[in-house]
Amino acid sequence: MSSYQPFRDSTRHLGDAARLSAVLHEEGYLFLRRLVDPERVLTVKQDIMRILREHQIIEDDGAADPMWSGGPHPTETEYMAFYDKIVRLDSFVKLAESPGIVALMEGIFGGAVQVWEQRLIRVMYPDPDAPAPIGLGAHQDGNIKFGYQSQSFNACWLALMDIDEKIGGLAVAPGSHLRGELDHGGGSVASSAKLVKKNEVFGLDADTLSWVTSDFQPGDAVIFTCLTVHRGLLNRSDRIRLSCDFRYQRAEDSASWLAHTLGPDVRRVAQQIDEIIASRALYVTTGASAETLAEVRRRMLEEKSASLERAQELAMQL
Ligand SMILES: O=C(O)CCC(=O)C(=O)O
Repeated sequence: MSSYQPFRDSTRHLGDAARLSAVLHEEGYLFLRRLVDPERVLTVKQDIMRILREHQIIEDDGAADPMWSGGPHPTETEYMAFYDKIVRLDSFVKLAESPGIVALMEGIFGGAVQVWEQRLIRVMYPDPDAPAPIGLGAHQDGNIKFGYQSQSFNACWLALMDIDEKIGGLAVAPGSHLRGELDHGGGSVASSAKLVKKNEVFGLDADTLSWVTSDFQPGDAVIFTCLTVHRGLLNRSDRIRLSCDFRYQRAEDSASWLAHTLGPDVRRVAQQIDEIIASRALYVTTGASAETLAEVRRRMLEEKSASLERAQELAMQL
């Protein structure tokens, strides 16, 4: 079992780009209280809760937080229906472009930045018995299996509500970015719960790393590099956790299609690829090993190709 130390808090250095860059370089992350105005975050939270109510994911109970009333988790169809709406919310889109985040990223990168369109919302239901939230354990976002193809990007993970230890926020392994790209072993991360085998967790062995975390208030942020190992923590509370993560890179650097595509659309393509990778037809026609299949999946994600023919071609080449 991992134990957690508190984050190093860099809030007092806000506005001092050189100092923040130095801490990011040293620790691989920055923890910043109220990086975004809590009022602005509250508006986004309310907009998201309205959508969750409209889709009957939460009850219309007048509570300030999205309470979990038990029962099954949303199906994939239900999830995609509200995910599609949330990522198009004007308040959510603008949140990724908050002046506080953009100015910070510009200071760190030393110039203009582009905000990825793949803005991720985390709607994390209580799932106390899961081995890791959404089957995703400790990982680096720059891991080749995610197919982003950008060598240098930073993430901003933002709390949209009060998040305590029970609700479970984000933990970071300080200094882990200095170890370069780590081999995440095993299969590729699947794109939907349906495809995650029970108790299967994608990622690094969390017990071999040391961890820092905190409780969070709306607007508190963790900035981390694409090589910093991090992981979401399990939700053992009575409510849904709402947080988001946005990604940023130098304006002049190129990035893959994934960076310029809305989260639900990326998920749809990844699901089509996962169906092909898991298909009997691919196995029977190529006899590809699990290792080859993982590489085929990565290449298809990179190319945005989702046909059985292309998978067969790649499997035979590898
Ligand atoms: O919020 C979470 O649970 C996970 C976040 C994460 O892994 C990420 O930002 O890449």
